[in-house]
Amino acid sequence: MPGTRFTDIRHFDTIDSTNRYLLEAARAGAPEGVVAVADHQSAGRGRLGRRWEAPAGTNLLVSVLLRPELPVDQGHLASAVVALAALDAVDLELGLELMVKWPNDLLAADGRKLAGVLAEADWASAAPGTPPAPPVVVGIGINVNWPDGDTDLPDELAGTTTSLRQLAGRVVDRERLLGALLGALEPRVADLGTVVGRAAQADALRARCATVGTRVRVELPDHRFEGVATDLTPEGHLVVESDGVLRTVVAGDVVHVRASPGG
Ligand code: BT5
Repeated sequence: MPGTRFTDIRHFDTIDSTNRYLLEAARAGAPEGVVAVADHQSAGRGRLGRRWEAPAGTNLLVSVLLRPELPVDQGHLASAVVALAALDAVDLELGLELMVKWPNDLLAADGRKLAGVLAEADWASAAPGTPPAPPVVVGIGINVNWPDGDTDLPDELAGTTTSLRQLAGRVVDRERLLGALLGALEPRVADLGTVVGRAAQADALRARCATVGTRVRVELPDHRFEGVATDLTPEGHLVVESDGVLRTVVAGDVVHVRASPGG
């Protein structure tokens, strides 16, 4: 993408995972800004060992390598800027307003999941000791032309998943969307290098986070609880008020109890 740091764009017909590929490239010394994009992933990854599904040639499956000058406790901003750039791109190309569901999903207005973000840090090449944060590969899968209706979907995704094609009522050009995403990503990544810029990106995330203000069920490995999400901390953690107590959720799955059918 001219005028950005994303000029080395590596296209694959089929690959196991664009995140896996770029993590390996990062370990071999690849510079910031390398992009991997695939028509098909044979082992697309979600969080916590889950799978990311997309039939060949339908959706945008892309990862970027970032080497941000970030304090280690603000590492989440690397994935936030990719999510926000995807919102920008969808708004620019299609005039559709999406929201972010904490920690890493993009939702349509009806609460269905349209995209997921997976950030994986290359801790092996992190500087020993203290900050800055290590290099990070941020991957995003955006449902562009698949599904084209619930009949397209496996049972476990039916009713909770949508695509740009469904929302826009037409086939959407994946290359144009990628160009728009990388264009929008450039100034947001530049912001990661300054205190003021990081605050601006954290504010932008809070403003587009559908989870804040919503009643949620928080699912942790050993227990679950319900409450109202009241804020995001500067570290990107979710603050939930439950029975009059404020609890900070660092990692976990969150279900939007009323606001979204997708949860
Ligand atoms: C995510 O994980 O949402 C992160 C997905 C990141 C995928 C990109 S594609 C490019 C790059 N390379 C990779 O290998 N990965 C990244 P998580 O929150 O764990 O959600 C995964 C869950 O979402 C699955 O267990 C399914 O229930 C559901 N799911 C799978 N495919 C989906 C799809 N296409 N649309 C909506 N939901 C899906």
